[in-house]
Amino acid sequence: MSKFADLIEENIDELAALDTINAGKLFSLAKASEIPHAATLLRYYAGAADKIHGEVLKMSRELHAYTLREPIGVVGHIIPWNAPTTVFMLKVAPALAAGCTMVMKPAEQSPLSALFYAHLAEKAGIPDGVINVVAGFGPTAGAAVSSHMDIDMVSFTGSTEVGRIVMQAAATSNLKQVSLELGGKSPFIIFDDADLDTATDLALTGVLHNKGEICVAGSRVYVQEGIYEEFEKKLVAKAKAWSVGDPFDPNVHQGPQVDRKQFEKILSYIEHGKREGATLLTGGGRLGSEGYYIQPTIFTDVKEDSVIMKDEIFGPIMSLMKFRTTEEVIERANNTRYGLAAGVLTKNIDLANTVSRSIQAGIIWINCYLAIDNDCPYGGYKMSGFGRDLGLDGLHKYLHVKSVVTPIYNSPW
Ligand code: TXE
Repeated sequence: MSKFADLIEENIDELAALDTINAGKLFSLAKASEIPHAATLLRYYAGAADKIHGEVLKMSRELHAYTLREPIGVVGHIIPWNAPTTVFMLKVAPALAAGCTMVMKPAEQSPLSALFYAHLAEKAGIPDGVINVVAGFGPTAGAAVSSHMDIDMVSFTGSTEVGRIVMQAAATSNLKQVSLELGGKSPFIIFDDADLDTATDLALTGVLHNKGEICVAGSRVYVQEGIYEEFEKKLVAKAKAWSVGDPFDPNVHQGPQVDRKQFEKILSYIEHGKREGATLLTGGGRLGSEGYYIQPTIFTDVKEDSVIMKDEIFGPIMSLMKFRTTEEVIERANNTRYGLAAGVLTKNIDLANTVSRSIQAGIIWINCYLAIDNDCPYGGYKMSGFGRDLGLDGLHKYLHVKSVVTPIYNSPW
């Protein structure tokens, strides 16, 4: 695994270019962060590989018992296109450390880096048959993985809709274990005492990072009334200065959406917002007439039950709302079928603790956003799925717990 990580570092430029070509990712960001991060993921889980152990149990009778952790077997990974490298590695590295073999089905939009990773794995000495990358479409290749009788677990990241199909296929085939990381509609709550410059920067990157194609996008921003007017002014000015264009240009903040389908889906949500009476503060359409570029778009006066507040858009679109009290904002933040992430900005520790314990989401960022780390489990509540990637939880899901029990001496049990 360490050798595999070294080879990734030797091929950063090529890997970053593949993700940029496939997914419209910023080359500079892929090169500086996502590809090197894949190498750190391998090293993190390589370090954990020889620390997998069970426990000796204190039994209530004259029995000696302990648990073993054993690899779950063959894992099927089905992954999306928005983070082809990161999601590939946050599935593959822990499954390898757990001692599993795997079939990886990358998204049809972005298979290139996955194929290159398979080549690097082979060069690193990972035996044939351990990491099998099978490129293909969802209803054929993906469905073959989720319904296969010889696959023991499916670890899926993608839409809630397809997550449901994958779970059904698992249930009707061999009852394989399922782990689902699905969509989100994450709230970002900013209290009156937050620093305006930091708050506007975090809110903006929280939704525009990777052109909004991130499952933890902070797409519902709630700002307390005392700072709302000033916040809105600053935020809109920053959004207007956000540059959209060629993802290979190091000065660009945002590249094109992944494909025509996603581009059209986002534009149709923008039209929904306009039709439903939300006020458009900036953006509101495509940029230029070529390529799948979309203007950073901010709506306000968005009704809580409107489509753009309910659905995951997966694009550079923010709903910006004013709130008055803590109780009110907690209720509004939880008023979603999703529960992936949330952000809270305040210097008041009591408030931060109250909000973070009250929000139904798998990860809460206090005074930061998108602070994703190898050590930190990542996954959803509610319809954002279940099971965790990253951290030791992301390793343990690829392991069975086996209990071994034996009488002590010849004691009656
Ligand atoms: O995802 P799909 P799509 C959300 C986001 C986006 C929407 C649609 O809102 O706009 O989903 O994106 C495979 N059996 N997210 O349609 O279809 C598919 O080949 C087995 C959020 O591109 O869920 C791909 O490898 N597999 C999300 C993977 O599922 C099937 C990231 C994801 O594709 C399948 C992506 C089937 N029947 C989209 N059909 C996140 N949580 O980050 C498709 N697939």
